[in-house]
Amino acid sequence: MLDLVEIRDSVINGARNEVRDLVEKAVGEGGDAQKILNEGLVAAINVVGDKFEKGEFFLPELVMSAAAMREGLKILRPLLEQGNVKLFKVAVIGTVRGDIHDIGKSIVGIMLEGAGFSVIDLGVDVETDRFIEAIRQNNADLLGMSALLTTTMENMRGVIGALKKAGLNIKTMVGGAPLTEQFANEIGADGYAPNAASAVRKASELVKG
Ligand code: B12
Repeated sequence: MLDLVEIRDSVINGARNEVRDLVEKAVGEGGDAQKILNEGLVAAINVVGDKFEKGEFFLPELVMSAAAMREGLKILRPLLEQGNVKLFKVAVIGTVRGDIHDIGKSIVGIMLEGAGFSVIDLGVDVETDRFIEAIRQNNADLLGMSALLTTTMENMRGVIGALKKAGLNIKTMVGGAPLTEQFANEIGADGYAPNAASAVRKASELVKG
């Protein structure tokens, strides 16, 4: 039987080997990758976030839990990508300058690939010029930017301005915990999504036609 509680607990405890073994076992037993991701890994990292906010967890615990989550993601990634093999639109994604949070951005990337996008993930702490270069090189259809800090989300505004200046006609989508639809509108982004599932819907909508 799919034991999501055990997976959740081992992410919360930062036990990366245990997470790897449990996720491998769950997948081996035919567990649904999407369910393991949402109800196991993502549910756990949300608990970790709450504990951090309440002062029950500190940075070392956060780092260990994040590493444990990534261990599980590594196993799920190929399964999440299998959903749809038709690669048609190109999405460049990255976490903006000054910000090294990459879990949410990576999940969005994996889900976009699963939905048939060809995804170029530039990683974290991405400078404006690198976004522009990658968009040009890959003739991208969509740019997805992530920020988890109130200080770094402002950097999205700069990227969108630079795209316009460079004359690049590309759809932009933004996300990350501190963002809102209102902020996205204010900085001139074409779309905002609060989670990976709605990010896929929004992305498909933006590049349609
Ligand atoms: C894990 C974590 C870390 C890890 C990151 C590891 C990694 N590889 O990513 C580590 C320990 C490194 C870290 C560091 C720091 N962190 Co931190 N971190 C978190 C934590 C607990 C969870 C973030 C996370 O991964 N959530 C899970 C994912 C799945 O959710 P998500 O990122 O929101 O993504 C979803 C959506 O937002 C959306 N989405 C995300 N990106 C995109 C992009 C697009 C295009 C779209 C459409 C959608 C989308 O879809 C995703 C999937 O559903 C949050 C607290 C929280 N609850 O958010 C704090 C938090 C973000 N961190 C915080 C802080 C302050 C820091 C540090 C400054 C701490 C310090 N003093 O050093 C540093 C910053 C370093 C830096 N320069 O970036 C604060 C930010 C406060 C603020 N308002 O600015 C938070 C909110 C904690 C808090 N309450 O204080 N952190």
